[in-house]
Parts: sequence; C-alpha cells; structure tokens
Amino acid sequence: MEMDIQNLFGQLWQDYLKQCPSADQVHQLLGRGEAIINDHVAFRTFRAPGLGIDKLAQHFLALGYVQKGEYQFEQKKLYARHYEHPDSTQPKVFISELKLEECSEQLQQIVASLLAQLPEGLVDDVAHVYGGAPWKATQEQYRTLLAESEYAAWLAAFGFRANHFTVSVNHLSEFGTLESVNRALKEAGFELNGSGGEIKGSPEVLLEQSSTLADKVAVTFADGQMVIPACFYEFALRYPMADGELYSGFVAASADKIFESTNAR
Ligand code: OOG
Ligand code: NI
Repeated sequence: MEMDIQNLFGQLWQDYLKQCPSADQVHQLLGRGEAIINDHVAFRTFRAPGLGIDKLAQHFLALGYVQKGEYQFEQKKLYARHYEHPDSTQPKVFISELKLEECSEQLQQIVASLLAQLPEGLVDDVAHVYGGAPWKATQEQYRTLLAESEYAAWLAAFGFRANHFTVSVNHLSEFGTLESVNRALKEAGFELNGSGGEIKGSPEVLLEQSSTLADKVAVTFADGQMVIPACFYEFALRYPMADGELYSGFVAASADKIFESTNAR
C-alpha cells in the first residue's frame, strides 16, 4: 500500500492509543474538542546491522523528512537523531538507538535471540515495521534486560512502534504555559514523570517539556502475560530564537529524563 504522511501517522496514532489509552482523555482535556497538533513522535531501536536509526528513518526520508540534530546519552548508552519535514505543521520525528556494543554480553545475547526472530524484510516494510514487537521475549529475558537497561526491556516488549506522541503546547488555545498544562493533567488524575523535575528544560534552552508516566498494559510474552509500562504522552513548549523562528531541536539533558517516562513507578 502507498503510504502518505497522513496514513502513516494515522496508523501510528491508532496503534499508540492501544498502548496509551489515556491519550484520548488527554486530548479532550487539553484540546477542549479542538484538534491537537503534535510536536513530535518518538521511536526506539537497537544499533545492529540492518536495524539502526537509518533503517527506521528511511520511511520518513521517503516522505520528505530531512535529518537535523543528533544527541548522545552516554549513561544510557543511547544515540539519537531528529528529523523535520519542510511542512512545519507535520510532527518532527525523534529516533534513538541502544549501542549494543557497549552493553553486557548477557544483554547482547538476549537481543540476538530476539533479532533472530525478526521476519525477513520487515524493517523495510513501512506498513508493518511500526506495528509492535516482531519477536517474543520471555518474561525472564524481559526482567534481565530491565535490570541493565530499561530502554532495552521496553524495546523487547513493544518493538518499533511510536513510543510517545507529543502535544505542541504552542498550538493549544486554552493553555499558554507548561505549568498550566501540568496542573490540569494532575487535577485530572494523571501522574507526571518527575525525573529531573516535572518541567525539563527552560526558556533559556528554548524548550520546556513534561510527560505522563506510561500507561500500563498487558503484554503477551513467549511464556505468558505481564502488565508493564507501555507508552506515554509528552508536552512541549518551544521558544523563539533570535531570528523569531521557534527552536525546532531537542535538548539532550531534558531528553535524558523523558526516556524515564517508561520506568515502572
Ligand atoms: C525519547 C526520549 C526523548 C524528547 O522529546 O526529548 C524525547 C524516548 O523516550 O524514546 O522524546
Ligand atoms: Ni519526546
């Protein structure tokens, strides 16, 4: 099937709603019935032959996206890039990868056993690659990964699907600040990611971000079901640069904390 931007993000959104059912309520709360503009969508992958950032990015490049910033997360052993579309109303795309070569032998072995289950050609198939885990880990493998890298465990359970969507607070008519967004979310009973403070970043770095803690969903592992943190919703407020244009990049120190939105509470 031919995939245009609308189709792709529509499909990603439908899949995401199943992993983050509260996103619907968040829309109603913040959009008050009006359409929500998404600032960006994020994906995770392993750095392995035929499977790094470039492989996931190819489908966005084919739709006119252009590679922009790059980001390093030494502690978490991650590397990331972001992509933008010439039409600035299209969501930006943030893709990170786990540097397997820096991880333990044990982690590498578990990941290799997952990659061995990857169907031939899946990663090049835009209609299916973002549809969820293309392998089944055991619950013990999940727990072993979790002890070393929460990111690896999440990826083992959820695959290359959209990890989060992000409300562009700049485009909300009822809310002008991230503080007011966070207050409304908490009053409605949502739990926010408090790592590094509820608001990550500042006007000085031209970007403020916050996020919910991931909804928990039942995942079917090779040997049964477990209820674990799935996907979350993020909120971003961008500030203008000297030329008046809104800053369009990311802030590594803030992103480092946003990753933790999928940690167990
Ligand atoms: C990505 C975390 C970083 C941002 O907006 O800084 C991020 C992830 O959790 O996969 O989304
Ligand atoms: Ni994000």
